[in-house]
Amino acid sequence: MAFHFLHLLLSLFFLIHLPSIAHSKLNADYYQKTCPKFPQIMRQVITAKQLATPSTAAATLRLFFHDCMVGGCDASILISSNAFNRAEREADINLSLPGDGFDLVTRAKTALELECPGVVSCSDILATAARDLVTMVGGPYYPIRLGRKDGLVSKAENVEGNIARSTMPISQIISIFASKKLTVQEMVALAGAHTIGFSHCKEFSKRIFNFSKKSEYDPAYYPKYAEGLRKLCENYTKDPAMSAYNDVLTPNKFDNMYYRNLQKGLGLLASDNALATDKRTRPYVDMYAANQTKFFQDFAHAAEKLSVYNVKTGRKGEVRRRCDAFNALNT
Ligand code: HEM
Ligand SMILES: *[C@@H]1O[C@H](CO)[C@@H](O)[C@H](O)[C@H]1NC(C)=O
Ligand SMILES: *[C@@H]1O[C@H](CO)[C@@H](O)[C@H](O)[C@H]1NC(C)=O
Ligand SMILES: *[C@@H]1O[C@H](CO)[C@@H](O)[C@H](O)[C@H]1NC(C)=O
Ligand SMILES: CC(=O)N[C@H]1CO[C@H](CO)[C@@H](O)[C@@H]1O
Repeated sequence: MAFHFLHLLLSLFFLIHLPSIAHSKLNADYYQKTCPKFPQIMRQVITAKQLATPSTAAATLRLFFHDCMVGGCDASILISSNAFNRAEREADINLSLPGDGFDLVTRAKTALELECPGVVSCSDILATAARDLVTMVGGPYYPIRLGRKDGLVSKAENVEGNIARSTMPISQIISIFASKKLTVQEMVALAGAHTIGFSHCKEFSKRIFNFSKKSEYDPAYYPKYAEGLRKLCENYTKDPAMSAYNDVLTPNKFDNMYYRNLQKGLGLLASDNALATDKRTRPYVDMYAANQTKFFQDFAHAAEKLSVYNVKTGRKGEVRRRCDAFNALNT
């Protein structure tokens, strides 16, 4: 009797506190009974896709980052626009979120729906895929707690101000991360994601063409690197797909070369370079450049923290049947 009373009290306590502790309801074994093959199916789909298309890792990691920064990790980024709604991903067309990330999630969702229909959320798929891929290309492993529900809102106008642009001053980038409870150190660690992937020429064209009266390119660049970028991007206005590796030395490997590059004028974006010059961020750049173990530890912690940012549980969300549409529009 006393036990039941205590139990009831505890349940009430948790019910009342649900919104603030939503992410504590997540756990690593969430699908153990309902979809025991979840980890294997994910690994299988991801390995096949990454082998066939090596740009998938960076594409998916960036997609996950953009999903979480706008309203939390709730797969809102995956929703397609329709006549009634201009979805979040439309705003990011300018930032050219790459198709391989979307494609990977669709493949995983299709495979999982065959095995355990209506069980695994798109937001759990995206968070898990980003982690698996980081590990697969040489980065650290970190636990992903599961049980996110997919969000019910996705609007293009919610993006502005939540995603940092490479031309923003560091103060503004710091405050965007701070608004998600991410510290300066966590920001610098997460930015180490630029150890893989590409940026389109237009993202750094101002640094390489007509930079100033005195110099054609930003003198912060290592000169040979700037010359190489000018050549690579010479036709970028005609061919907007032209892009450069974010990490010129080890472009496909998740390592701490990004930070070592920054110290040598090999940072591609203005924001990359600023991390190495601003006195608030530079100490962390130097630390991660010197110690990859420390970078991996801090990246893992920050990515795990990001992965539970503002997650929806219970009736705040749903398990979508298709990742690109809300269930209500899909019945
Ligand atoms: C600190 C502020 C950040 C800024 C200003 C920034 C900006 C950018 C820009 C402009 C691009 C190139 C996009 C394109 O041309 O297609 C890019 C690529 C990328 N970003 Fe960031 N980013 C930031 C932080 C992050 C973080 C925290 C992550 C992940 C944890 C991340 C992951 C990536 C990845 C993986 C790519 C390569 C995408 C690909 O190859 O498909 N970025 N970023
Ligand atoms: C730089 O700017 C000048 C004057 O605006 C222009 O004539 C020139 O073509 C520009 N050069 C490049 C490489 O864009
Ligand atoms: C730019 O276009 C010119 C003329 O079509 C071509 O010769 C050159 O190879 C192109 N450069 C790059 C980097 O694609
Ligand atoms: C690198 O970081 C790890 C983890 O924090 C630490 O244990 C180790 O002592 C550091 N190595 C050096 C050379 O500072
Ligand atoms: C949010 C944003 O920058 N939107 C721009 C995307 O690109 C189109 C076309 O270049 C612009 O008209 C938008 O303002």
